[in-house]
Amino acid sequence: MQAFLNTAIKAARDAAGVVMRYSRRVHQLDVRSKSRNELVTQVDVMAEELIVANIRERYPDHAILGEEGGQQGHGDIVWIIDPLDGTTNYLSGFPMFAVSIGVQVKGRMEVGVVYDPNREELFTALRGGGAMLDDRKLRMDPKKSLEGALIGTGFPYRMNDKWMEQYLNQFRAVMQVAGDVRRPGSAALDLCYLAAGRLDGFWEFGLQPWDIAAGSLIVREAGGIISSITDDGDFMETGNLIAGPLKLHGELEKLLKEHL
Ligand code: 2AM
Ligand code: CA
Repeated sequence: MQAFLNTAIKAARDAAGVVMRYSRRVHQLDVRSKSRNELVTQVDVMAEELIVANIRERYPDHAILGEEGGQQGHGDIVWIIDPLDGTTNYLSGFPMFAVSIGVQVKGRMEVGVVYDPNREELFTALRGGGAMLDDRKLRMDPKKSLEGALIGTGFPYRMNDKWMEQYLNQFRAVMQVAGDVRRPGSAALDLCYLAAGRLDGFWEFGLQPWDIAAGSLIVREAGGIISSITDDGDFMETGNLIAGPLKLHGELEKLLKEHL
């Protein structure tokens, strides 16, 4: 698995190079112009192609699930990639976006890499080997409580507003108990911030596998719990996530489920 991790790190850094090379050009283009969206789409595609090339060079038989390329190939080993998580931020020059690469073997996450090119922070995890931020081991506090905590979230998208009413009620309930709430805009990075103790808990509806594959392993390896808010599958299937250290996860889960 260490070899997979090394490949994922190299691929993430390569993709981040493309992302950063275009970042100023993207948000300085005319706000109304359609070409901004097109440029971001091109950056997404180029960055993903670079990641895929890195994987294919060493592991031509592995399957790949990418935000841009979809599912390519089948087999026990699947690389799950988001070349640019936080595209809305990227488009606005709001420096909160990341490259996310996870490796799943027989349905289980084994390797996770999230790279933040703005702060040059590398979050990594190997299943059973712990989670790291650069060379620092990450450990969440299992005794942390929801009261006074800083909770991360993401808003339900308009295209997926079936949870909007429940979400707004949950939001009110969390605001009343927690210390404060943040909505940074990159689910992959939000999960890493949770693992690093910069957030104490997190919830969001409607996420995709590539948003959460790497980050979920990083949270778990830092000692956190992740589960689905809804009862229709595990969190990778539903994309509806509650995450946090043991005690806080239980408290947040209870509160959120009261408003489903
Ligand atoms: P993206 O930037 O790669 O699209 C923030 O709430 C998270 O939601 C981000 O990880 C973002 O990933 C994702 N996201 C953005 N637009 C979305 C949409 N229309 N539907 C679902 N998820 C989306
Ligand atoms: Ca994403």
